[in-house]
Amino acid sequence: KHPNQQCPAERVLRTAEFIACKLAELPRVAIILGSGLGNLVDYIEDAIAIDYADIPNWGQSRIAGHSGQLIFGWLDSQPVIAMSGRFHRYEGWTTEQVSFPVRVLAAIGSHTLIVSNAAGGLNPKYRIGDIVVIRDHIDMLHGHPGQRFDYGIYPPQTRSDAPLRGASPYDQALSEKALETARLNGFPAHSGTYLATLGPTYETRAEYRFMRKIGADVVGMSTVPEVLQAQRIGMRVLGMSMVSNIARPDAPQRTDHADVLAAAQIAEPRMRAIVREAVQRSTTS
Ligand code: 6GU
Repeated sequence: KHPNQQCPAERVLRTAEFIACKLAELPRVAIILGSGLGNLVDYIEDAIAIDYADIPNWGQSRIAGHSGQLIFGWLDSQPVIAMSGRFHRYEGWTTEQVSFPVRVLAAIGSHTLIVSNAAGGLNPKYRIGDIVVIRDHIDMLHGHPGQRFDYGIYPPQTRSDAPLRGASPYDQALSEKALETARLNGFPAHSGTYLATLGPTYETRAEYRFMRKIGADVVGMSTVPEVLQAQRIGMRVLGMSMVSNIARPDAPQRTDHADVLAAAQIAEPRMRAIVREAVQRSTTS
């Protein structure tokens, strides 16, 4: 049978088995490394890498600088697994393909998901390199919120096991711990709302004004599909953005890859401190 004709759960289990067989221990925490957190893999001890290309049913990352590997190893003696390279809707992957890895990571035993991304700062208080702990999100990947035709493989969320309407998928205790870590380490971190667009283009000044008005603090092109999937299967989620550029009507500017790397230089040690704390926290409570 062609993989795409298997039932989705069957594909998840097949992939989870392939990965789990290569691991010394099953990680309780999974991390999706966005731009800005990629260097975290250098701090994972006794790391083993599995190329996306070798994993059955897995997509292959097409973006330069996204290596496309699963990294398993230890962070302060806790087993973790990290996705280096993620899938974006604007690359042409479906929502199901973008969120498939989350189902696999949950199937191998991860109960906590830490997601990171680089985003544009809409909130005028934010500076490049600041960390934003995601409190909630606005999903505009499909147009306006509610226009979610490509979540069609999931049943309508009216069942008793569906997430609460209006509930944030982001774990409050983990988020508070992240903000506390920032305070203790003396670096700026905000609690904010992430708005996801399809991309791949940035926005106009009028669009930034609109996004700010509807309550968004940062804007990016990822994260939401994975987080919704994690929420659906009951994982604890910690989401973080690093402000890679300013997205404001009064500050028209170009952003190039060098700017994003410079922001990442500032944000990476900050994100690393938060991740280490969250890993400790989610394995002790
Ligand atoms: Cl300004 N907009 C969007 N949609 N995504 C971004 C961004 C802006 N900056 C980083 N990612």
